[in-house]
Formats: sequence, C-alpha cells, structure tokens
Amino acid sequence: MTKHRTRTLAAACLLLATAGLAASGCSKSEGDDKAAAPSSSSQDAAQQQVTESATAAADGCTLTAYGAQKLDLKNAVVGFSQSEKEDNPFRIAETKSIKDEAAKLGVKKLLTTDAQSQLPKQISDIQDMLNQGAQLLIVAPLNSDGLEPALQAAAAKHVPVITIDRKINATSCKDYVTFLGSDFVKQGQRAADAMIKATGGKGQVAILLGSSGNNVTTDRTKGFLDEIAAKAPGLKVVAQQTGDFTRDKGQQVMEQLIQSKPGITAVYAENDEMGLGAVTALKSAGKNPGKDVKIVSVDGTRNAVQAIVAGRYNAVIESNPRFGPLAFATAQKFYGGEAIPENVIISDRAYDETNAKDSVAGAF
Ligand code: GZL
Repeated sequence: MTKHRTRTLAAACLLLATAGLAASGCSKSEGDDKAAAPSSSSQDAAQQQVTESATAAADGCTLTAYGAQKLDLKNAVVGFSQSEKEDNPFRIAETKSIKDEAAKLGVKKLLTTDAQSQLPKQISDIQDMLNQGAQLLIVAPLNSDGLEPALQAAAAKHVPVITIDRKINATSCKDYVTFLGSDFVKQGQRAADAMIKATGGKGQVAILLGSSGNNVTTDRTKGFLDEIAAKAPGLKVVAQQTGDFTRDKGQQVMEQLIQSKPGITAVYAENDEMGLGAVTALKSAGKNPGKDVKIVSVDGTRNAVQAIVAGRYNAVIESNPRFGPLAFATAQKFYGGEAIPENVIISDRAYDETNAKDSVAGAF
C-alpha cells in the first residue's frame, strides 16, 4: 500500500476510533469475512469497519476547502434523505441506524425524508430540509446522476453533503464531502465465488438485476460477470433482467424465467429481496430452491440468512446498511478540521451453510 493510502487509511481509522467504532477493522483486508462471524450482540454487529479509503485530492476534503462553517452537532439541525421506501430491510436498517446515532449523540434535530424511489421527490425532499434549516445533509442517493438541483441548493447555503450507500457522479469536496459505502464490484466477485462453490462451476445462471441508473447495479453485475468469465466458463449466464430491487418484481421475473428458460440451475439476485421473491416463484413451480436451483444474493437480511439455515438458499454477501456511527463520526472529524477521504469503503461479511446458523444474529 502506498504511503499516501496508508495515511488516508490511518485518517479513516482515526475517524472510527473517535466515534468509538471498532478500529480493528481498519487493518481488515477486503477479503472474505465469513470466518469473522459477528459477535452475538447486535450493537457489535452494527459497527461498520473501514476497509480502505481512497482520496483523489492530496489529503482529502477539509472544512476550509469545502467552504463550510464549523458546527457543533449537538446544536445542529441535520437532514437525512432516504431514497427508497422502507419495505426493504436494507432501507429500514439504514434509516434506523441514522436515527439511533443521532439520538445517541444528542443531535438537536434530525429531519428525515423518504423519496419513495422517485428522483424528483428526493430533490424536493432535500430542498425542503434546507428550507427547514438543515445545516448538514446525509444523503442516500437514489441514482448516480440527476441530484444536481439539490446539491446546488445545498452549496448555495454552504451546507455540507455526506453521501452514503450509493456513489454519485459529482465533484468530491465541492458537491459532496465524501462517499461512505461498500465495494460493489467486490460484492459481485464474492457472489460469483459463492455461486461457483454452490454449483461446482457448471450450469445455467439467471441474474436478477437491481434498479437501473445507479452504480450498485452496474458494479455488482460487472464484478459477477468478470469473475464467472475468469473462473467458471462452465457457468452460462442465460438471462439478465431487472427485478428493481423488490421482492414482488423479483418473484414476477423469476416466474417468467422458469417458463422461458427451464434449464436454469442457479440464480444470482443483486439483492436479498429479489432472491427471496425468486425462492417463492421456484417453490410454486415445484422446484427445490437451494438444492436443484442454487440461490446467491447480496445484502445480509435476516430473512435471507435464515433461508440458508433452512436449506432454501446458498449464500449471501453482506452490504452493511448501518451507516449511522460512521456517518456521524465522519461529520465530527470534518467539523474538527480533519481531511476526509473521498471514498470510505466499509467491509462486508458473507454467509453460507458453514456459518449462517451461528451468525444470523448479525443480519438485519
Ligand atoms: C446498496 C443499496 C441497495 C441494496 C438494496 O448500498 O443501494 O439498494 O443492496 C437496495 O437492497 O435496494
């Protein structure tokens, strides 16, 4: 690792230590955390561990460089913009984590909005929170593009924006301070490795794609396809269709694929909700999910991990949504004058038949 990256990683580790988060994860490799089954306490499991941080600029983004003012979070109005409706455990856990950390820190006022998967609404949500006096914004972007009107409104009021969860195509340390989230390409690669293990590297796999227009879907697809091409030419991708990250759509698409592609022996769902929808469709068609049709997905929801325990599912790669501690720790360091890396990448666990029963408590 270069000296520079070591320094920014050290900055990220310090950031976590200040927030009382497990700094040990700073030295954690991005590798398979399967062996590190989460502790039984859900609070421990809630902690996110930084794997690496990358900064385009010399030493990250400072308050001065961003053009914002110091802020004491205890006397601050903070706005959180959620992107998708909270019928997905990922979204429920993400919003809860932000609310819980704000309460723990004693933030004077936390405004929260939910864009219900509508970009125009996320823009107006953010503008509304700015009009209500938000002095810091934490945003889970719906799409990688299109948020400019909201970012410009924040910039006009010198209100910093911390993005979590999905990466936006904008200028760091100008339109937003930093991105906190997972390495989604790596998630796709790890899902492919789990699929190769479950299928022996042979068969016909269908991919249930996430929603379009965001880096998560793009990267999870790229990571999976590249890994399969490199390691298992015997696994043929016979279908790629979006289930829009929802259980209902995942079930509908799987019902159609069972008819149109009867030779499918494996499903890679780009989130657990679509994977669980596929399980329902497969069972209704008289198939045996987890056995004659292998299922691998990404997120780490309790329902999916319990399906592994029940033998109806094969593997889940975590995409940890519990951004509260890290987001507020990052804000505290930012207001303390520290340089914040452009990207702060968290590590994600993995579940399969070897650890699901013992580590389901760490799922959300
Ligand atoms: C990942 C997040 C994805 C989840 C899905 O950070 O953006 O969106 O994996 C959710 O469950 O819909």
